Amino acid sequence: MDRREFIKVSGVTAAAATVPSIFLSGCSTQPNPGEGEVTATPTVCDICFWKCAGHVYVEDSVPWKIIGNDEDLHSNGRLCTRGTGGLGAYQDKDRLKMPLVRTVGPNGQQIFREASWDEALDIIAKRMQKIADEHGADRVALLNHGAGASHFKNLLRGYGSATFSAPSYAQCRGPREVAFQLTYGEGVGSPDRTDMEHSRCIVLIGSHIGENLHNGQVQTLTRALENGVSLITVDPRFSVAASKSQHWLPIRPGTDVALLLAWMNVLISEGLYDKAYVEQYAMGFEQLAAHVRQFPPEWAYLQTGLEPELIRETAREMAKNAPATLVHPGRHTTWYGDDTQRERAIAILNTLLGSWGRPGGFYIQEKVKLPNYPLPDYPKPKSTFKAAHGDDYPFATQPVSNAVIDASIGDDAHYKGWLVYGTNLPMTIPGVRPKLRQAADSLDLIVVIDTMPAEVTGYADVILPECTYLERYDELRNAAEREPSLALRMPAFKPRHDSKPGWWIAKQLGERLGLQKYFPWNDYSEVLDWQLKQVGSSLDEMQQIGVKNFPRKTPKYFQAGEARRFNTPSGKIELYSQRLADRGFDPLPVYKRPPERPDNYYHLNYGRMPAHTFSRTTNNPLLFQLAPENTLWINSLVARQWKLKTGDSVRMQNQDGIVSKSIRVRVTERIGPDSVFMAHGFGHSAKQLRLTNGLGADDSALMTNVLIDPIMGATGMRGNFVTFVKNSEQEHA
Ligand code: MGD
Ligand code: SF4
Repeated sequence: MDRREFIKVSGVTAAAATVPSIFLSGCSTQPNPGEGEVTATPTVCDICFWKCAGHVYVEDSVPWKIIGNDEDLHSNGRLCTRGTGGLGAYQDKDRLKMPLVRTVGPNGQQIFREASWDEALDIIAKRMQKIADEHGADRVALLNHGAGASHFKNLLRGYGSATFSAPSYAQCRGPREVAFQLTYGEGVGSPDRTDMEHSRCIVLIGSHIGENLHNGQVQTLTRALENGVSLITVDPRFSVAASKSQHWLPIRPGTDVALLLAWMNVLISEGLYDKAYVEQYAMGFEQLAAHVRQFPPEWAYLQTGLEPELIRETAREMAKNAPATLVHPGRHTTWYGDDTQRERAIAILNTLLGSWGRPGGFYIQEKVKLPNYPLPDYPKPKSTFKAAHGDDYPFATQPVSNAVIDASIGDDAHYKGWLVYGTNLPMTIPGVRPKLRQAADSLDLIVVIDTMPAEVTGYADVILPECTYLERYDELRNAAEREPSLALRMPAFKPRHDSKPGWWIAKQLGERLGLQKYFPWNDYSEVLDWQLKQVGSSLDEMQQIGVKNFPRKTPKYFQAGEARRFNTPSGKIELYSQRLADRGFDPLPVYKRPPERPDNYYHLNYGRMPAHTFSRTTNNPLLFQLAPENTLWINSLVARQWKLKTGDSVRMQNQDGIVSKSIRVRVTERIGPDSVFMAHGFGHSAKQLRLTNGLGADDSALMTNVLIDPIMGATGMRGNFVTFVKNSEQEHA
């Protein structure tokens, strides 16, 4: 087979198509809650990456509910809407059921056929061995998202590769992490080290906490609101957070750096910044002061549309409450291609307020010192991910997914094989679809390990069905956070169909590749038990309690007057970055005008909705009931101009002529007349996702103008504009 055609999993051979699905829940045998025998099994939620701990309740072998673990300080015993809907992932009728292998069908077309695990794993191992022999093991990359990827990282490390690329970097948090590392010598981390519970003033810049449901964070924001925090929300849209705010700043899209510079100008020119903190901990203040002198609120007004007096008033409000003022760094930070610089501006503003390391600002994280299971040393890979980047993106600390994909195209491409674990690339990386097809033509091997027949499976040679997080062990949750803790994910159910846990799949491949020494156990539970015993616990204990909290060994905040050395070249907080200057970048954040909006076009604004996480949950039968499709928010002026009303179906066309799927209109004053807004994750084209297919539109399909951050390679997604397609044109599309 020379060229790899994109195949929808619905193109499996007849035998697979007729396999009946087993749908366990909601069946009539379920007793009334409380009447049967109930078991509670610890879990760590995998519906998003906040990793809340809970218990799965099963009554007389029938799945009942998932609720939070009261001992979990990370979630305070409460799961969000999506977490409680986790059973839907297990119950989904459309799950992948058995390994599938690409083959040529009777009419010469490419199709998937069912295969046994042995056959599928043999094919993969054979091709991986061939790649290692002919090109080197470093030429296989892992594209991954989620805790279960750790098993495949172990496999690839043993094999000789270290390219592990997650979209949570170049499509999400990367610019923030790099900016904070450049400024403070360390990143924000996940969960974000924001101490909102103790804040007296919180500034949200394009961060829609509440719609973006990171459970623990929503809870601390709620507590802060109960305590009377002064909330300032900067967003072109009247978000839920904006509705709870003292100040809503409906900024012109893409002009946030201008506002941040003007706020710094006010703090410095009015002498409102934390002089003692800056003097003790920071370097580069003189350069910063000279730089921001040029950017008074009157200048920012012309860029942002925000009244100078409002800019001054909010800057004074921040200063009044400092250091318990948090300028939140956001999470999905890949906007306009100058994202590292915008995040640097946020980091610097927090220094002026003295909030880094202070109560109500950013706390110091701590995690449990959990030893790794003893394994032999891994071989040194012949190349690192830098081979994919060349001289680009000098400050990237991880492989940038889009660069890895670029480096997989063509006969002389660096990468020859991919393992894709838990990431739906076509809907995740903007503008990637044509490149995925080219990469699929070039690569010698594509393996997709997924629970669902998501769009990405169409590019695979072999599809491996992983069981869901409710049916498997994974590594312990040991995130650096407010209080150190460990949490256990373990199987609440046997894997359905012929799905298998990731650890088992990785071990089987390891054994076929002669790498069994990296998997010297029979069952992953042995690894967990060994690790837990090193810190005074055991698997037995964790199976009872699910979460174990440990006392902190270090202070949560800087101590008054404490001398500190930061992990930067100067040992100080670097307001002025010599490292950026040395590589030809602006050492202090500079405002760049966002792309101009063409007439009759609108900024394509997008974000989250509380019932869903990206594209992974829209087919979940429980969450589907809550939110079956996304809607397109448009302002009433725009609605009038285009003769649209709530409930109408429209298609959008972007600046490059790409036409979207139909989406229903929601007319609202909560978005300005220059933008439209939609939730990400809908508009699936995979027919085998039978609930969600055909409902709503996909924002990523419209993101053909990708603004790459030259500092670290993130894909800015907000430089896209859409207009509406009239009926006749819609038919044509
Ligand atoms: P999903 O689209 O949810 O998220 O990007 P992704 O991580 O790719 O795809 C997750 C895939 O994992 C699905 O195919 C799902 O079936 C599979 N999966 C779910 N559970 C399991 C499991 O237990 N095991 C395995 N093996 N697979 C599983 C997220 C990324 O997207 C991020 S972090 C952000 S912040 C960006 N957001 C964003 C956006 O808002 N708009 C647009 N247009 N693009 C975006 N891309 C980024
Ligand atoms: Fe699960 Fe919600 Fe926690 Fe995410 S925030 S891990 S979806 S409970």
